[in-house]
Amino acid sequence: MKRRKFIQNAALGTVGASTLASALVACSDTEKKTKAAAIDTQNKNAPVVIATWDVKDATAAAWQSLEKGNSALQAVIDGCGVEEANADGQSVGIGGLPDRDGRVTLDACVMNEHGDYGAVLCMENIKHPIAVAKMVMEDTPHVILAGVGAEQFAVSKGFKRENLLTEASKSGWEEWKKTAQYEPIINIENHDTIGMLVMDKNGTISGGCTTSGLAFKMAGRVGDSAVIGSGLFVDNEIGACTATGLGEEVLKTVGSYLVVELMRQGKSPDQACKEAVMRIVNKSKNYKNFQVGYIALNKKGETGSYSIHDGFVTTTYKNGINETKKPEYFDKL
Ligand code: SD4
Repeated sequence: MKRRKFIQNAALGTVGASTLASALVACSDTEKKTKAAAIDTQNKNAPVVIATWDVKDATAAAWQSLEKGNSALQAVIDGCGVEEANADGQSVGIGGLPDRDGRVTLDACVMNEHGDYGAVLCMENIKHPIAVAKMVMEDTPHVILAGVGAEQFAVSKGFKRENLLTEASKSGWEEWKKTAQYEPIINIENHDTIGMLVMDKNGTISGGCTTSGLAFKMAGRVGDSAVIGSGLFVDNEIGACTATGLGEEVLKTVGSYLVVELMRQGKSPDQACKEAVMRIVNKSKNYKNFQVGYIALNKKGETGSYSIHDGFVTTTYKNGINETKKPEYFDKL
């Protein structure tokens, strides 16, 4: 009797468990559908590409990459790669202005929708640091490779060593050496680092940032651009941010992470960028002498930006339109 009851109970238990299991499956299916619906309605603005400075060729390349069905991360690599390969641009990739010893050293990083991060710091002779950063993220047990190690890794991955110091950048450096006054000029020596944020049509966000850093910097100097949380931060649940300008100030305030956390608290991308800029302005008596600009993208596909001074521009590719905009800025005097 006892045994029968036990078997009955066990059978009931099994039925109960399987009913519960199917209820749970149904429930998680409904949850998945609700989530998918939420993503669809949330992302009526997707896809979207936003980048620092006037880089329409780069945003167009990222957009085309998305159109081919590539991931948001690949679109970042393709977009930033256009400017890195442009020898006339003097701030990223080939043609970048050198350090005070005449060496072009590059910093770049990427983050994907899973929060994975990869970076190269102070790397010479390889014109596509952003693509190398992606490989550091995907193909090594590490997140940052610096200097000679980064270069050797790039070569092992098939990248070609080349001289990145163009005639124009060399003569700029020689001119600078005549006075050798290190005074970064707002929007000029700080100009044209590409930070790019991409949301694909499913609302998935990735980002990247690539630079030759400050012109005529000290040898070995690394700025914010390749440092997670400073030059770039992506949280696919919330949004992403990237920075341009005087990296030392962005690093000290962990700027991009701050912007994403402010969006998490409900701020719009514009408001979050403004608050992060104000954090710098309020801490630094010297803000009149340097520029910092942020761009941000939230999970709804809304974009925003803010800078300390006039002169900063952003490029957005959205709804098939590729355009530059002048963001609001603090120092209107
Ligand atoms: C750096 N943030 O190395 C970079 C420079 C930059 O546009 O953004 N230039 O500090």
